[in-house]
Amino acid sequence: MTNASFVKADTIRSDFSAAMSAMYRNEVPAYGTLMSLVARVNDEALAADPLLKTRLEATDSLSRISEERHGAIRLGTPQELAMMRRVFAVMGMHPVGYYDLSTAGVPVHSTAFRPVGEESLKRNPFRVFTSLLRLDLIADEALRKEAAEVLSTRKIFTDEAVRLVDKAERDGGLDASDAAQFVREVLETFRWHDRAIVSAGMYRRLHDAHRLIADVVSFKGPHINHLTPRTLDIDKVQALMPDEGIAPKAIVEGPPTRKCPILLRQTSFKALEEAVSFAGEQGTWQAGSHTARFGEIEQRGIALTPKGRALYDKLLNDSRARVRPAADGSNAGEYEAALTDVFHAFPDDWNGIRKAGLGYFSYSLTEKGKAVSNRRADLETAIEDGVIQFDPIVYEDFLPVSAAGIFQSNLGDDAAQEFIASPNQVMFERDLGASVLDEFAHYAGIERASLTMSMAVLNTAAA
Ligand code: OOG
Ligand code: NI
Repeated sequence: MTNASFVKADTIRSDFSAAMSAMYRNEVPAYGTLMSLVARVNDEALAADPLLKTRLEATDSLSRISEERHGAIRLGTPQELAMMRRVFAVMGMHPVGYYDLSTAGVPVHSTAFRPVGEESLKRNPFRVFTSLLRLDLIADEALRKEAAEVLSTRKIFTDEAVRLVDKAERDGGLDASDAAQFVREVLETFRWHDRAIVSAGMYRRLHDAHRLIADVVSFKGPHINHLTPRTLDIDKVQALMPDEGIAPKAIVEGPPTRKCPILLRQTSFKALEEAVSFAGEQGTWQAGSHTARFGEIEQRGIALTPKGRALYDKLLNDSRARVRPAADGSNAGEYEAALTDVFHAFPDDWNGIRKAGLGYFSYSLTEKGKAVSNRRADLETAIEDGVIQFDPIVYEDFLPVSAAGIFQSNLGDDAAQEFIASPNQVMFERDLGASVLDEFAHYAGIERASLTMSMAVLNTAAA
């Protein structure tokens, strides 16, 4: 049952993302600096390219172009993950995709909670890359047990947040006052706590096992570790970061700069060292520091089919085999050149990408197509005759190699470690209490629906 007085899930997500942005800018001033830089570069990009401006006006809300697209958290237990799924569901965010980061030396596996329908994405695209720590990958059994014990005692959701989730599930939504309180209560889960819940000695041991374990286990909750606005010119923001006093990571992750952008490009400024205190003897606190929080930017392109993705993965591998990017940025230029060179093998015009079956497109009738009254044509002829047009479908998900690069550059340059690759989607979905949406099937469905609809209109016109 839904009630007319319930606040839309999309609205709650919008309010939540705005509240989180304000909190994070306050907690991490360098993030505020990045936001201003992104807004400025976006304004300049729009001023320099009226065509881009017109196109974005038609498809996006220009006033919100520089708002956050995603954030990330790292959870400690299956119970936390299962509850987080219910919390995000109230905001219309559902788990899409499974990412195994163990192959890249990070002991987590992840999903992205995100809005799924076109309308919801347009209203507010905010998503949260959510990782679950995999203690099963930690070799030291005693430490594993100790970490699990610490995690089992913490409570990351307020009682009110849990009560409001129960209520939303029971009643089918929240009214305005409950929704506002829900946003305030849930925000608490993402807040930074500078007082660790472990001693300095324990922190050190966790940190030595893997920096990420220390980040997850040592604190009261899963502090938001970065937020990510959208940029219209990622190369420019990357280049300008040092002028603003923020240190960019060595390279932009993902594909190279192209005429027709594919998938996702992202970069971040390096996580800051922050003062924290550790639990000492008899209620005392011991000063220390922790490095985890940063700011990121992203630029998105077309969603690729499995065939396109396989080609992308191969070309990325080939590039990295030629030049392995060093964490200190010393060979960033060489890496970029190798990437650009190797990716010449990936078609860089929309029709080429479409004809090769590499990307997903949304089909629609042109003005001419809408006026046509007697036509029975196949798709390619309809396109050639200018009655059907196609637009790239934007990739709304993440990339495991890129995510690993983002993790690593923010865990410190020594963070890479060898784990036995062990994707375990079955375990993840069991812990989540639901299965994740298959991203490829999802994009294929959008493409198919647009195609069926356009062809049906044409064929009806012909009948
Ligand atoms: C998540 C890193 C992954 C992205 O944009 O690929 C990510 C993390 O550091 O917790 O956010
Ligand atoms: Ni991110």
